[in-house]
Amino acid sequence: MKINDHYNAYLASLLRGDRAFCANVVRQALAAGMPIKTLYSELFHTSLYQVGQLWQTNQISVAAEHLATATTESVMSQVVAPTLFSHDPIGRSMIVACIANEFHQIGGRMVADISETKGWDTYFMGANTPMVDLLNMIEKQRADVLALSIAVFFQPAHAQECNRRSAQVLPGPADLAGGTNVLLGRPGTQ
Ligand code: B12
Repeated sequence: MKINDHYNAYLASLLRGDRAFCANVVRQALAAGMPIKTLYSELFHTSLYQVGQLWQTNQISVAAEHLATATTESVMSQVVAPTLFSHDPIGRSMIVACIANEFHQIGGRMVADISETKGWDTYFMGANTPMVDLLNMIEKQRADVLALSIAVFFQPAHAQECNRRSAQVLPGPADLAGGTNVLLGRPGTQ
């Protein structure tokens, strides 16, 4: 199955909030053996960036953007999530989080899901995690990696501070950062 053949119909359904149609496209892709990484990058990532573009240029409303986002999250939970947890563990763990005031959580969730299929134990914390609580969680879980997802322009300084402080509690120098706005700088860790 090629995503290109279904992309336009999927995007139109996403903007209408047609969860049944979107779920069906994703179900078919998984049944055809498409890796989750391909599904996420070629379908979910591409369509959400296009939604962002349409929203930024006033071609769709905020409501339509919210509907498309919620529809994507719903399909991830209903169709993709049940396939994530049957992989051989590699004995490594990762916390994936969005720092305080970062509400874009889908990119981080994708990182957690894909890592889970590679055998990582992942702790996905979702949006808007206060720094103190995140640092407590890092200390409690003794995770091998902290992955921060940063989408908005006002976040890098705060993320950098979180990165610096997490280095004091993480066992090894293993922070990752990604997202639309990545400017973090522990050398060699991106
Ligand atoms: C949906 C959405 C929202 C939703 C998010 C809801 C949710 N449940 O997540 C809501 C309505 C909350 C929202 C709010 C805002 N948003 Co918004 N939003 C989007 C939109 C349309 C899609 C985001 C998304 O899910 N993208 C898809 C994911 C898969 O992409 P991604 O996050 O980049 O992740 C990928 C990679 O970056 C990477 N990755 C991500 N994290 C990590 C981490 C690691 C460690 C690694 C290795 C890789 C990695 O892997 C992912 C898979 O490929 C984007 C458009 C866009 N271009 O993304 C705008 C966008 C991000 N938003 C934007 C803006 C401006 C805002 C607001 C400021 C708007 C406002 N005036 O209120 C607020 C800010 C809220 C806040 N404080 O966070 C701008 C950001 C511009 C900027 N760079 O600063 C964008 C780019 C839209 C635009 N074109 O202007 N938004």
